[in-house]
Amino acid sequence: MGFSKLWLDYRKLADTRRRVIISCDHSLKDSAAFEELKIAMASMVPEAIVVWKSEVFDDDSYLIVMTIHPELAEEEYDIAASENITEICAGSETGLLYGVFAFLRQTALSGKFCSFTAHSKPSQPIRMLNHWDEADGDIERGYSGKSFFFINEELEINERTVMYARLMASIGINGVVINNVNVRRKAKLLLSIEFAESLANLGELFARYGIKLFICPDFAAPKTICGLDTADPLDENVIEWWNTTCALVFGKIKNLGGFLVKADSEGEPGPMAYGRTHADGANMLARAIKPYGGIVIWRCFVYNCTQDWRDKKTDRACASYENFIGLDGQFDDNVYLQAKNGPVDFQIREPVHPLFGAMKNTNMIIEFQLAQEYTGQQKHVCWLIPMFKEIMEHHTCHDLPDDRVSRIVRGVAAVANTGDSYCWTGSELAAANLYGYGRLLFDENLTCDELAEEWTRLTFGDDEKVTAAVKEILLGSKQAYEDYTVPLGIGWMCHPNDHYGPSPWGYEFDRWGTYNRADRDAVGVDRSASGSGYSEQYAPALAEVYGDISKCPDELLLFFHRVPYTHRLHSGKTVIQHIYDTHFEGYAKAEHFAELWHGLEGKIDDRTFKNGCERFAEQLRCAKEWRDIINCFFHRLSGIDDENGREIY
Ligand code: GCW
Repeated sequence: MGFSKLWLDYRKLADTRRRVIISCDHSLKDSAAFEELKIAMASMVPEAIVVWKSEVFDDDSYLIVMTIHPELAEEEYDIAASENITEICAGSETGLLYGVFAFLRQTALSGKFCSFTAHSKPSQPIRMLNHWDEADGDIERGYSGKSFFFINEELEINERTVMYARLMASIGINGVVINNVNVRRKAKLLLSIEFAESLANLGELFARYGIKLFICPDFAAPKTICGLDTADPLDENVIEWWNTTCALVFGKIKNLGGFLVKADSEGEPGPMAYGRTHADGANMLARAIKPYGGIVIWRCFVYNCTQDWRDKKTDRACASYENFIGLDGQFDDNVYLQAKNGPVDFQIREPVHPLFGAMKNTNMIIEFQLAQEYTGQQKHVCWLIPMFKEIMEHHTCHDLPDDRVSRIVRGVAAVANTGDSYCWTGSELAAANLYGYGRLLFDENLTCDELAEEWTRLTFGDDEKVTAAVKEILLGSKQAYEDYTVPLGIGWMCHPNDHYGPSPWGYEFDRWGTYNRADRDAVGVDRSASGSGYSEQYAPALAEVYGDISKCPDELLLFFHRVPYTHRLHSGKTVIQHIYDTHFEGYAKAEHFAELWHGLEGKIDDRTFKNGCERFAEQLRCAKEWRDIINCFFHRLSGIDDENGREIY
């Protein structure tokens, strides 16, 4: 299957110059930065020839000067551009590549070579994508087709992989995990000799684009690969096996950044089976890869997934914190703990994970999910960037010089939303999530409006009507989705397993710890000090807000409290009226977005237009189900009518 160029589809500029001169040290002639300039100039100024250095510089030339300045940090760059000359300086080849992409972006947005200056270095040091690709080509929670990394159980490197690396570098991604955290079947052999060569090659390609390659190893590999009878991280043979294996693997795969591990979670192996702690497990691996500069990223998504719904004392929200807080300070310095953005699981609304700020002596990474598992599966438009931004800017209220999540974490990861579909993300509009994610990590000061504008114009060109419509859709989409789906932070009213579409009690009598406890009198989970105590996991100032019904923000009320339907929100509405209103409004917003899209016929290419039409049709069908089923569910339970007399079935 072919693939689009997404936001790197360089369009012709309003420029008639005949020569573009790239001036740089000889050693940079083979760099990705140089190559990208050549690719871009061939499309942007097609009449011009592109040459390396030149004595001739006249009115008919545009000059691009690239230099490496050791006093700049590796990923830092400076640009001084005018209508005739651009100078890009950076601390390394990767920094230059970032500078080149920034120059090209600005030029593409202006439609011509123009004057501007820029100085930038990434807000976040670690900017990762986690692919949940299986060796057999399936993608767990993938909504964009099959894997383009793994084809027929082999690792492929082809034109798409190169395009992928360019796209990721253009938004500043510097780490990519290529396989699923659930390590299954053939992926268990990733550390074996079978994959060494292809991993080395992929690593080399990634290195050219400033991206470190990561894999999820099988924690039980000493058993599965080597045939030992244990994977106990304190067992001498196990340690020895990891040390030897990592020496071989890192020796061969030069650009291997390290491992991402999901341990003792949802059936994955881990140290706890041997009576060891997460720190024992993580440190054992970290020591094996330390000599090669590797890091271990260890996930905090650990909870009991065989709960009894009758048991009201156990609260899944509490689990992650309970599992890790006692281990603060025990992890080696090349271990990073990766916690999801919220305590449960990528719902449309959750409070921020309580480990951020609480783990004072541990490297933390926050994990988002671009794959829209619970947010419409790339059939619904749901631009998640406003949510990511809000979470990154959230004040944890811990006693720290800067208590915001963005300053506490050492890096950010997101579950990727890509696959082998033509437009990479199944839905053309879902690519805006990928774009916005990378750009936001690189420059946290960008506003949602700027990010939406950039992506829209780089993707669709400069038609004002298109820009206005697409921006309006993106900027309003997340709130619309929240409105017509799950109210007030309660979460989980979706179909079990596939997580798509409404099923208010789909998860109610199950083992996953995901309950709404709705009955005829009340709805919500009491997680205050007198309930499960979850609110107490926050710093005192926040614990007080979340734990108190009168202070808890509306949008999280049912996450933290169990209240009657007549409870009045800060907004002045009762809970039940809020549910009805938001569901009618959310659906109306979705209808409006679909209309805006239909108005773009003939203004964007047919393939994209059709892709959007199909997806909006499904979004509307499904949003209507959400609206009617959720409203009906609460109407039947509460027996309270809508104040406005709208139809509730
Ligand atoms: O959200 C859940 C998903 C699982 C996933 C798990 C995780 C990779 O439903 O499919 O497994 O989270 O994050 O580990």
